[in-house]
Formats: sequence, C-alpha cells, structure tokens
Amino acid sequence: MAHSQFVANYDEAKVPAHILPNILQSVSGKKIKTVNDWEKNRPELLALFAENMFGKTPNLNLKQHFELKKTNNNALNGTAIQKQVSIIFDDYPVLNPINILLYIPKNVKNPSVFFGLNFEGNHSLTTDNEVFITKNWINDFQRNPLITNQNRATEASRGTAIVETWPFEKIVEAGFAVATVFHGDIEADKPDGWKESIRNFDGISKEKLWSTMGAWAWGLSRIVDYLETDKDLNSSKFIVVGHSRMGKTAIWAGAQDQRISALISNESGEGGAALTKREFGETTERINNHFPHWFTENYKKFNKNSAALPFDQHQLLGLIAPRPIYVSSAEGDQWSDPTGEFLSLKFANPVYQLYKKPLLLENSRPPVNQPIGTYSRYHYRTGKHDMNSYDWENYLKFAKEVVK
Ligand code: GTR
Repeated sequence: MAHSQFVANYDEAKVPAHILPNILQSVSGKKIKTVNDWEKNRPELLALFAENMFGKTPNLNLKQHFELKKTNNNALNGTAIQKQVSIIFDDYPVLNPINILLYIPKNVKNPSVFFGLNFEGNHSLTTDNEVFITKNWINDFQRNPLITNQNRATEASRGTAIVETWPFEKIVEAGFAVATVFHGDIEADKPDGWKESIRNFDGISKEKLWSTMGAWAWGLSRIVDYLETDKDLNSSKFIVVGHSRMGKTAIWAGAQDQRISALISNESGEGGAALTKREFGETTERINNHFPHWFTENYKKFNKNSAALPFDQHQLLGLIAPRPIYVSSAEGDQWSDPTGEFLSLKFANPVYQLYKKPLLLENSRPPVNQPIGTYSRYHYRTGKHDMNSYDWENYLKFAKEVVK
C-alpha cells in the first residue's frame, strides 16, 4: 500500500498502519540473539542503508596531511587554546581543504570533544576576526540577505549565526573541547555540489553512487582522522553532534565509523532519527524533491511507498550501539516528527540490551522539558527547530555522565 504523500500529515489519528522491520532479525532473515550475531549483521545492514539511502562510501584511503594554520593560546578569555587546522588532500590538490575550528580547554587533560558540521561557516559562529571566512559556496538561507554575495560569505556575515548552536564558551567551561567545520568545505548543499566535492575526484565512483549526505559523513570521519592525531586531545572521546540535516549526516557517520564515541541527534527528523514508515511530518517524497542530492538515486524509489523500504531508522540508530546516544526533538518542530524520533530510539534499544547497556525505560514520548533515559537519552523541549542552550545544557550533562 502506498503511504507516502507529498503533503505532510500532522494528525496522529491519520498515521497509517505500518510495519517496522524487527531490529533483531538479520538482513538475511536470521534471528539475532547475541552481540556476535548483531556484529556479523552490521556490515550487511550498513550495506542495505548504503544501497537504498545514503549511497556507498568508497574506501578511498586518500593521502592527506594536516596544516595548523593558526593558533591562539589565549582564546575565550584565556580559558582555551584555539586552533584552525586544514585537512589537505595531497592526491587531489583541487579538492577544497576541510577547515576545522577547534577550542581546547586549558585546564583539562585529554578532554572529550564535541564535533560536527555547521550551516553557515566557522566565521559565522564567532566575532573573532582571526577566524577564517569560508570561500566555498554557501546557502543563502541567512537571516540577512546582505551577508552573502552570490552565494559567497562576506565579512558582514562574521558572527551572524551566533544563536546558541555552537556555544564554544559554555562547552569549554564544562571541560570539553569543541571542533566544527563548515559543511560546504566538504560539499556544497545543492544538486550539482558533487562536481567540486570528493564525489567527483575519487576516481572510483561518480555522483550517482553516493550522495551529499554520504560525502558529508565521509568528511566527519576525516575530522576524526585529525582529532586522533592532536596531542592535546590524546585518548579523547569524540562526540558527534548534528542539528537537522547535519544530524542526519551525524547519524550516518556514527553508524559507519566506530571511532566516534557517542552520537547526539538534534531534531534530525526525516532521513535522520525519525521513523520513515510512520508518515508524520516531512515525507520521503518531499525530502527527495526538495533536496534531490541528499540521498542516493535509489532512495527516490520509495517516494510514494515508504512501506517498501527494507529498513527503518531505528535500525540505523541501532548501528550506533553500544555507544551512548542522545536524540532530541522540539515542540515547534512537528515537521521532524518528535514521536517518530522518540520511537526510533526506543526501538533501537534491543541492540543496547544485547550489549547490556542501560535502557530507555519509558514507552512513550515524555512531556516537554523532561529529559528521560541515561545511556540512551531523549528530550522533547519547548521552542522551535534549532539547537539551543537547553539542548546544550542537556548534552553537556549527558557527556559528563555517560561518555567517559
Ligand atoms: C528542511 C528539511 C529537513 C531538515 C531541515 C534543516 O528544509 O526538510 O529535513 O533537514 O531542512 O536541515 O534545517
């Protein structure tokens, strides 16, 4: 039965009946009873998501080196070391470097690091004049149209995205490092973005084989490559955090790259934490029509038929196990289907149970502003689609309590 509609459904009573794949059944149809069974199934499940949704990430093993472009030993009122590091791809000098903005608290040895992609450039997150302005193509979704010029950031855009999305001071104050990269360093968020991204330079696969989300997730793994080498972060934990489209990306990166120690999905919605077959809010058809480059071509086959998808997003979250996981939703963001995000986490829990990790005990979405869970955590806060100080307060608490 074709469930998908182009028009979003916001009525719980109109969510059509749907059957979710059993997370404890392997891709080849066997019952999963042990950690070993699950781990044997891991590559097959990843391949299923690659084939039908994100595209296959080629194993590139590119030659790369890291260039420390700038250091400030007295950043954030003397509390942090700030580094700007570029990841340079030696085999493909035409490829844009990935430019990391990193803050490390001075008073903590081997701090864990929150890392993730940002929407509007590293320079948009601070008023610090020393932070480089991205030269790469940028979406014009800024609040003030004058701050980009033909899709390039201008000096006027410095500090314009300091909402509460990446509160460097707060994170450092809590004893964590934080690293962020402009997603457009990896691939521009537009249908022909692949032409200037890794997807056009890898020599193996063309744009159709993987996707923008795939490329962004690949970029997150390159950031981990660097973080692993930074002596100030020796034996640190790497907590990937992503909001919305960057949340979808973070989940795919976390599922594939087990060096990532924990995942925070902030309102990642359709194609992220939310269950796809649960037809509430954004639909597969809508996301594929609006963002034809985000997922692989194959994913469009499910535009009017999410019921035919051979998986659902709880299985993607299951691939994060046994690592700590936080999923959050917002009341003002029904588009992302908060209940679907909660249920997806809940239905990923049997995998955590195999690993004997603490489970999410609640069976239904909690009221607003009441985080639940420990190791698998969830909150539904008041307010709009954003990553704000309430979210960060809870993420910092989570990291302190379970990401050790
Ligand atoms: C919306 C899209 C969502 C979400 C969001 C965002 O337009 O429909 O899936 O990704 O953008 O990234 O802010």
